[in-house]
This record gives sequence, structure tokens and C-alpha cells, in this order.
Amino acid sequence: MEKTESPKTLSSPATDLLEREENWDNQILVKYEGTWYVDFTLQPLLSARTNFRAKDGDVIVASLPKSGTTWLVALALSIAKRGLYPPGQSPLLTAHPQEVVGSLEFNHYLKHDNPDLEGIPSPRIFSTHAPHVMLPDSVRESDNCRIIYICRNPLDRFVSVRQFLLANLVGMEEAAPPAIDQEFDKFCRGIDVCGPFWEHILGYWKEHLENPRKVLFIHYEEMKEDPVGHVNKIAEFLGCPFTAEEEKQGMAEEIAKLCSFETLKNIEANKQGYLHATFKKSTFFREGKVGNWSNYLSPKMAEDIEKIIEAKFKGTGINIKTKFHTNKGTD
Ligand code: PAP
Repeated sequence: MEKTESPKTLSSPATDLLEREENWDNQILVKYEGTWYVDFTLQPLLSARTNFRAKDGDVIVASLPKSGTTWLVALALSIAKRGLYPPGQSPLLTAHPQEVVGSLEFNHYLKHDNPDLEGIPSPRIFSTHAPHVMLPDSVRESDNCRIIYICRNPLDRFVSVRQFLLANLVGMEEAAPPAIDQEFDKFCRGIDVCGPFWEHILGYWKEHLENPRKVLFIHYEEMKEDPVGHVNKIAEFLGCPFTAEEEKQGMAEEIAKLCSFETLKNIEANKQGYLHATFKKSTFFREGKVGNWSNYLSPKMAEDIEKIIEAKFKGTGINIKTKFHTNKGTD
């Protein structure tokens, strides 16, 4: 469904009136309608919520930070646009996945209230860390947009965020990293980018249960176990299952391989330069493992998160996979 009304220009929300927290990396989080946003991403998300005009076939890749966004956008692009970009001619061979697929808040709406996105060839793919309630109105209302959500266990996410920030803050790698306890405490209280994490996950989970044709819910840990199965699942969900001919050619396997951690990490374009002007591209490919948290977090911390998971997700039917592997990280 496409909206026809004229775009609205939003006045900046008075972020100085919102509840705020300063993180150890100097990032400011502001609380808006119950969710914590990095301060400068709130206005872009509000603009996108109002002004984005969904088109049939649009694909939104949604996630909490460090849940596997880079991996999923690479897969969505390679699957949905394989006619245009077969794996051997993929733009992923020469650019970071998140340069090829832009984010609503970090790219398209960052500097413009109402960017012209009409020229992007269909199917258009966008990523976002927004919770479901903050998605563009036209996406939530449309029957013909597809949303793919990737959920990763909170322990690995917490560690991935921390290591990412340490690697990107000048001097932090060499200096003693700031104590983890305070940061962990905030995370457990839901003060986390686009958190509380349980609200974010449950928002998409509920939509998935209500409309599985529109919202696909993927677990990072399960996709690690069976990438090819997930490539097939995503292709079917997007309405472009592999043909018999493509199956014979091993297209799903080729796409899974192109988008694998090992392949992407070793592509020259992902080894140097910056994304969003600040983050080293290489730091989007750190370990890519399940259970890596046990190298960094104490058993007590894991227990604290388990208790939160038990309390928040009980009876919802989601299986948050902290217990998938608890060794030193597996491929
Ligand atoms: P973002 O939220 O900043 O966009 P995102 O791509 O969601 O980051 O997450 C990065 C994590 O996904 C990293 O996890 P780690 O710190 O535990 O290692 C990164 O290594 C992992 N990752 C990136 N690409 C892949 C991939 N192709 N397969 C599996 N994991 C991947």
C-alpha cells in the first residue's frame, strides 16, 4: 500500500526534556515512548515514521544492535536481488553490506526529513534498529512489505556491543577498558540502545505471531547452525523461492557462502575504512560466534540475564538461546 498524502516536516522533539543517560562511551541515550534511543537517531526515526512511503515488495531488516544486521542485510540483498546481482557479480564483493543497504536512521533520514527514495530499484531493502512501534507508519500498515527480524541472545549481544565500542574508541584498545559492572547493570535495567531488549524482541515476536506472512523471526544462533536452510526460508518468505534450475546450480549454498562471516571478513572492502564516518568497517566482523560471551562475563552475570529472560519471556513461546553453547565460542 502506498501513501499519497504530502510529507510532513517534523519539528525536533525537545530531547532536552526527555529522560537521558550518558553511556561510558559518551553516547547520550534519550527515552522516548518507553524506548532508549541514541539521541541523534531519534529525529531520523520520527521523520521516517511519518514520511517514509512504503512500496509493495519493500524489505525491512530489523534488529537490535549487534544481532547480525550486517549478515542479514547481505543475505536479504543476495536473495532478493539475485537476478540483478548473481553471487559472482555481487556488490558485496566490493563494498560493506551496510554501505549497499542503507539504514533508515543512520543513512537515509539522518540529514533529511524526507529523502527521495523513489529511485532505489525494487525490491528496496532498508535496515533499522527501531522497535516495531517506531517503524514507518506505512510499513506497519502495508500488507505487502516484508519485515525480517533477527534476534540474538542478549549475552553475546552485550559483549559484541562492548567490544565494538572499545575497538572504535581511540585509545581504548590499549587503555584499561572501563569497568563492565555499571554498564551491565544498565543493560539489565533495559537502558540499552533501542532497549529494553525484551520489549524490542517481544514487539517483533508478537507481530510475527499475528502475521507470519509479513514478519519473519530469525534467531542468529539457528542461522549459524543452518545457513543454507535459512537462505531457503528467507527466499520463500520474500516470495522468490529458488527454482529447480537454481537448486541444481547450488544457488542457496553459493549465497550462504558469499554472506558467511569468513567470506565477508576477508573481503578487502571490509578490512579498511569507516562506516557512518566513525566505525571501522573491520569491527563489524569480530568473532561471529555463538557463546563468545563466556570469555567476558561471569557466571553470575549470565545468571542475572537468565532471570530476566525467564521473567520477561515466560509464556511467550520464544526460546532465547543463551544455552545454545556456553563454551568459549563456537562457529
Ligand atoms: P550493527 O548492529 O552495528 O549493524 P551487527 O552486524 O548487527 O552490527 O552485528 C555485528 C555482529 O555480527 C558481530 O558479532 P561479534 O561481535 O559477536 O563477533 C559480527 O562478528 C557478527 N557478524 C558479522 N557478519 C557476520 C556473518 N556474516 N555471520 C555471522 N556473524 C556475523
